[in-house]
Amino acid sequence: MAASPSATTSADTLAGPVPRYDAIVIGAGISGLYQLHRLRRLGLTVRVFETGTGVGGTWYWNRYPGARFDSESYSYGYSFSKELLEEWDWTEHFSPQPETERYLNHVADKFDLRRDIQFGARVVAATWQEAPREWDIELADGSHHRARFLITAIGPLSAPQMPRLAGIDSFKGPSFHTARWPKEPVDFTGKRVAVIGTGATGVQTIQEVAKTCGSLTIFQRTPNWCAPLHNGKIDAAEMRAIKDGYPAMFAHCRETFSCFLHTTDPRATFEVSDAEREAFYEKLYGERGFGIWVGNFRDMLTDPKANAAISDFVARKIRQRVKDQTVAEKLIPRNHGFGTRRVPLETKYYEVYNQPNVTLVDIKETPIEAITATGLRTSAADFAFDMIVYATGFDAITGSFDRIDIRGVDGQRLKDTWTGGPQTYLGVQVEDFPNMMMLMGPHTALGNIPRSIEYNVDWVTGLIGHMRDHGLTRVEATAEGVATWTEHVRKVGAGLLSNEVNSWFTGINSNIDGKQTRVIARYSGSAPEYRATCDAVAAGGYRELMLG
Ligand code: NA7
Repeated sequence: MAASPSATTSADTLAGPVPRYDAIVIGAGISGLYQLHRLRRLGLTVRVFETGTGVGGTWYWNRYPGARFDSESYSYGYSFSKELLEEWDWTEHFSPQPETERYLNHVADKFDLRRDIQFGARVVAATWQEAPREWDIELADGSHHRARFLITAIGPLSAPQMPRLAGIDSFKGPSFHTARWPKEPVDFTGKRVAVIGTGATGVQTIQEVAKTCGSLTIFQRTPNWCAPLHNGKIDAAEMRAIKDGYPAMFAHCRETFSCFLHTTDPRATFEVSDAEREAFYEKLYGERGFGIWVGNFRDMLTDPKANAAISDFVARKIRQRVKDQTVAEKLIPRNHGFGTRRVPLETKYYEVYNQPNVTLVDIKETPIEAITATGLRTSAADFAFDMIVYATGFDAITGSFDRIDIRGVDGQRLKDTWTGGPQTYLGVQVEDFPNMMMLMGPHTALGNIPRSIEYNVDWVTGLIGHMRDHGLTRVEATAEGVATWTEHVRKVGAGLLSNEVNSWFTGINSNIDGKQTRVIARYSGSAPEYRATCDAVAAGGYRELMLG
């Protein structure tokens, strides 16, 4: 299956032959790096195109102040290499972005990955060519590259989205979207800073900026339910113990619902006494990480009354932590229950609102009318700022696909295929898009993402290896396979409260036309079930796919 760089076809240009590879991977984040490694081991020629100038994907772009894991560092690293596990020391339970970026650079160096990665290379189009059975990839610089397989490693949260606001380009000071943060340090000392957006990113940014800024004004449209992160340093002895426990820890992550360390409690909320329930909530609130979200009572995200009970608990915590009760009430979500959107984890986030130099503006009450040269204007007042931070999130899950002109059989556009919501087979393939495999595409299990990525990559590698071993050059999902999987994803997600709420989980983005209707964008069943389904397909020789 090795490429034949010297062969010329009608695709070649006057400028010379179009480079050919067995596989092209878009993105050098956690999934792209591992996919490159696996395919190279299979003997394939691989080219990775990466828009950034370095590896890391999410952890390359999101260098905003306070950016860090909300999953335990040691559960978030790659598990495929014992040597890598042994040599890498995490310094905090929840690694800050610079450390994670260093880790991914270390991985790229260790496995000599850079020589197959082209940096500063933005893919603008991908077009299926039926006769040669290959994908033609066009970069922003106009160059073309071809490969039998196209693997998208473009991430579910990688297309930053600015808000739709009048005058957005008129502000004279520095302004940044959190996912396009500059590499040079940004000094907030004494500055009047605005932050727009209070999702997981906004919460991390706010608690960091508040430490040094002159004043901070937070523009909140929807409050989110936040819970304490309880980060801490990892000393040498603890790291040794973590390393010794890796096999058991990864085995455990394989068994949990969404690959986190935390396990759903088998009890239902009202099976226990009021006192027991309160004590359990208190315990979870005092523990590290996502336990309060994914290790809570089993009915918390399906039974509205159970959900109301935990929401009430967290609301009481907010009232205790925020001194001004008018502000506290504004910080308590009213339109969704605890855990039905992504729970931002925080370190003294609520206490930020007790600082005299911090102001919360509820923009549902007083909407932003325009960004101005000197700040912004709401329906109630004009604000002057030195800096504006947009923590307004992403065109999630399908956005990174929409931003590439992907065309399959007969020029069919992926964006059109997915009007009304994504349709996939196992979240990996799409009908009419042969030889295109998606890593962390729509309809896959997200959860603790690197755990899902490793499985996803291994499965795709298995499929490509199978094709190579059997002399097959084309693979496509069937219409029936796509319909069945898409319906399965819908059914599994039915009854889950988070699928009844507007958020990026449900494909909603107020800043993008056509993304105002909820769709089932992600697989919300358990990761073990997802893997069992995919494993069965592989064990059966991929009969559910059209192979030729
Ligand atoms: P999120 O979770 O999508 O949050 C974006 C925030 O920005 C949220 O508070 C939005 O309010 C707010 N937003 C978006 N557009 C506007 C406009 N036009 N005006 C005012 N406020 C706006 O993105 P994050 O980056 O925080 O997190 C995404 C994921 O990345 C996160 O879940 C982690 O898994 C990592 P809204 O709620 O829409 O009213």
